[in-house]
Parts: sequence; C-alpha cells; structure tokens
Amino acid sequence: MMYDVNRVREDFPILAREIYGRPLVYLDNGATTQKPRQVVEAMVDEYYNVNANVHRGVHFLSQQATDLHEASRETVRRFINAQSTSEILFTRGTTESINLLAFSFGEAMVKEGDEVVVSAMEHHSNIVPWQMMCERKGAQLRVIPMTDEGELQLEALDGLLNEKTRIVCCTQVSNVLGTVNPVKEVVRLAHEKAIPVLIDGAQSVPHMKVDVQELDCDFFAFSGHKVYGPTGVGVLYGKEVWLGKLPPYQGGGEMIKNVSFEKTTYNELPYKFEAGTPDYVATHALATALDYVSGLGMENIEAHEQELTRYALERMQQIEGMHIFGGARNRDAVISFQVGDIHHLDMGTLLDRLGIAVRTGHHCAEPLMRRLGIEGTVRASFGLYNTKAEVDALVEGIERIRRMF
Ligand code: 7TS
Repeated sequence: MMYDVNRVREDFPILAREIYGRPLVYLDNGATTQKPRQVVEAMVDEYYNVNANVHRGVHFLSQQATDLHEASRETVRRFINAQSTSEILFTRGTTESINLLAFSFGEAMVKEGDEVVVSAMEHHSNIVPWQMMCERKGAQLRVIPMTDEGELQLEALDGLLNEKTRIVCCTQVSNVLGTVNPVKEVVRLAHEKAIPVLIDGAQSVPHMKVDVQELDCDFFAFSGHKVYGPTGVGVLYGKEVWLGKLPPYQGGGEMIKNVSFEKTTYNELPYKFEAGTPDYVATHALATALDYVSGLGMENIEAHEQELTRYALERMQQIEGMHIFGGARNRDAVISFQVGDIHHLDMGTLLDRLGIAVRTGHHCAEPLMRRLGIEGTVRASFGLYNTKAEVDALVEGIERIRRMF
C-alpha cells in the first residue's frame, strides 16, 4: 500500500494553520502529537450522546459508557498484544504509570540495600519516581552507561545486575537522541537473573509496532497524547503475575471490593490500580487513536518516518557548523542538534518566527545533558503527517538563521 501523507494530513485540521503568516511546520511530536478529526469527534460524540459515570450505574447511559471504556481496554490490549485486559491499567500518562509502579513495586519488593537500575538516557519521569522510592526504602539507583554515539553499553549492564537488583527500567526510544535501545536484549539479560524490566514506551509506541509478549517485558508504560490520542490518559501494562503481587497505589472508589472502618478488601485486576472515576472519555478517544494508526498501518508509519529521518539527517549534515547529537545505528524520528555556537533557545525562537515548531532545552533529561557535556539542544521530532517539504523548510530555516549570526 502507498502511504499517502497528503491524504493523511487532511485528517489533522491544525496542520492547515498559519503561524506568523507562514504554514505551520510542526516538528515537536516528541512532546505531543496533533489529533486527527476522528479522535476529537469521538470525544465530542461521547460527551454529547453517551456521557455517564462508568461501572456504577444500572441505567442505560452508564452501561453504554462502561462498554465503551472496557472496549477501549481491549483495543489497548490488542494494540500492544498483551495476554489479557487484566494487564492493562489506565493512568494519566507515562509519568503516572511509572509513579504507580515505583510506589507499588517499592512497597512490596524493595528493602534497604537493594538496587534499581535505570539507563543514562532516561527522561526524568523514569528517574525521579525511582529515586523517590529508593530514598524511602534506603535503596540505591544504578545507571547503565552509554557510548558517545548514544548507544547503551550492554556489557556494562550485565555487570550491574546482581542479587540486590530488584528492577531494571529502560526507555525503548530516547526522546533526545532518537536511539532505539535493544530492549529485548535488556529483558533477556535481566531475566537470566530473574529481575523484572519496565520499558518506557512513551517515544516508541507512536513510531513502531510494539508487542509486549515478544519483548517479554514485565511492565510497559506509554502516553495517549504522544500517539495521536487525547491528553490525560496513558497506560501501564504489567504481567498479571507481577500486578497480582503489588499493593494498590491510590485508595478510593473503584479499587475496592468491600470497605469497613476495620478493613478494606481490594478489587480484582485491573481495577485494584484504578481509584476514582477514570477519564472514560479519554480512554475511548485513545482507543480511537490506536484504531486510527492501526488503520494506517504501524509498518507504513514507521517506513514513512524512517525515510523522512534519513532524508533529514542527510540534508542537515550538509549545513555548515551542524552538530547532530548521537549517532546510534538504530534510530528513530528524533534529531537533536546544535549549529555553531548559536544558542538552542535563539535557534528555536527564530525557527518559530518562520512557522517551524521545534523544542529546545534539556528535554527533561538533565543527566543525559550532563553526560553529553551540554546544556541543551534543538530537537526536531517527526510524526506520521510530516513531509519532505517540511524537512526542506527546516533546513532552509536553519540556513537562514545561521547566515544571520
Ligand atoms: N518518557 C519519555 C521517554 C518521554 O519522552 C516523556 C515525555 C515521558 C516519559 C513523560 O511523558 P508524559 O506524557 O507523562 O509527560 N517527553 C517529552 C519530551 O520529550 N518533550 O516533552 C515531553
């Protein structure tokens, strides 16, 4: 099938906007993606025609809202190929998914002197919750190092894993360098020592087919808003054998079976981890987004974005003074760069004046910035609707700004 990017763009009304009188070139997809009409219409339709609280009512609308919500869980299950919907927890996003896990896992599994392993290229969301838990429990954070090219040093990982290691937490794709990590290999090495693994899929799920059973990871987190879905919803996948052993994260409605002032018993999976009214409109819209990308075909999206990234790298490398951070062999649709000594903030601000949206700064990965010996980068990150013409606009914009300095 031919991937018709111009056809796809018609689904995204915002792409027709002009910014400072120029066509919007949206290259900040790593931060969040734009929404297709189908997703927004699913939300409007639910609020206008179905809205009622889920799981609680005997009435028609409550039943219908519950059916949509639970069908969305099944859509997520199918999308990442989990074994059962009991393994799909709805959260507010990757950050909440990891906080949930760090808390619950820490309570049940971590004691003083234990160790938690993260990688050198994690987003703060996959560092700080673990650090907070380590502080509570008297445990230690250990770090998988990386090469200057931005690839994880797996030979070092093997040396980090020992009888004190409780969990390994690693991103599948770096939000700064675009490195695609060999997470399947990370899982294999950890499992050799019976250590579970959390994969942060915030930057992988939008760009490639993910199969949690094939990866064999124990936990997997991602955000709806980065995969063309709404804000405020995300997923934590966990193998049932693990989730069954962990205590709830938050208390309240939905996560209980019975409550008395003496003792409360908890609901079954996945509800044990879902306190309070879930964002059931967002879960339905997330399922709509996953159906949308599945309809286009994740392999087609990946091929399109890989081609775009290859083209962008080739053109950008020809710019005088261009430095591109990281050079992993396996990389995704994220390019971090610096041109001469032009400050990243100046570059970002001036590109914005040309209608080009990029991100600047440390990208919530300060330890990685320190490792690279820099304060920040300019980052262009592509999505399924970006075009070669937009890459050309970026390259011409950078050239123009370079000549100004
Ligand atoms: N993990 C990774 C790898 C990320 O890139 C991000 C967000 C998160 C976790 C947190 O996701 P959230 O949806 O819970 O906020 N990354 C970015 C970014 O690169 N620019 O803005 C947000």
